[in-house]
Amino acid sequence: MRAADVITGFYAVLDRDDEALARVLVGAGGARVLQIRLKPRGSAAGADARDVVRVARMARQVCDEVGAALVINDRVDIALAVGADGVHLGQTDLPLADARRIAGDRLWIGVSTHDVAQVRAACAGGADYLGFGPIFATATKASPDAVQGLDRLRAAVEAAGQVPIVAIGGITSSAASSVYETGAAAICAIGAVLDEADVGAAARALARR
Ligand code: TZP
Ligand code: MG
Repeated sequence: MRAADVITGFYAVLDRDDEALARVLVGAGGARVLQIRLKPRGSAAGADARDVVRVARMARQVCDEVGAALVINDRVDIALAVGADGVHLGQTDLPLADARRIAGDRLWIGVSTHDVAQVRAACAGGADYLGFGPIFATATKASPDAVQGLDRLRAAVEAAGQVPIVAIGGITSSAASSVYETGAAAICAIGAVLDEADVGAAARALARR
């Protein structure tokens, strides 16, 4: 599987140990990628490694049943240990070059970017896909970077060339079509999906139409 074939439409995040929720995200929700990111809302602190491993193994099974890809936030070691498809790194996590040295081609490496300079650096460094945001204001992330908006997202897509961009941060279904119009490959949303009574429908509302 190439990242560019899978990073399309709704990109799901699982933020808790909840198998039923994982199943809805990649089942009725239609997500083709599930990222494990066990951070409480508004917190930068991750869960203990053992808890991440346990949830990631559960999610690996769930994703395998439907052919979805699994990505682990922050931890290259855990991504390799559980046989994930990728790891997702922020600007203060393990540098891309070091992650590549460890993982080689066994993992896609996704990199969170918050301005066009970071987009160029991550692409030059060989990232397989990028997160870009926050596009709109978000309460989910601790100390979020400056809001980028749709015009900067368009500039990021242009700078990234063939590298797919996942737009993130405060995105709701009413904004989805304007986000895709910028050329972003995928949308990631946490609050607008996980806080809804019908998670599957909320996820589908963020898919590409
Ligand atoms: N990175 C940039 S914004 C964000 C992350 C992890 C949080 C996105 O959550 P929401 O609830 O969709 O704004
Ligand atoms: Mg991180």
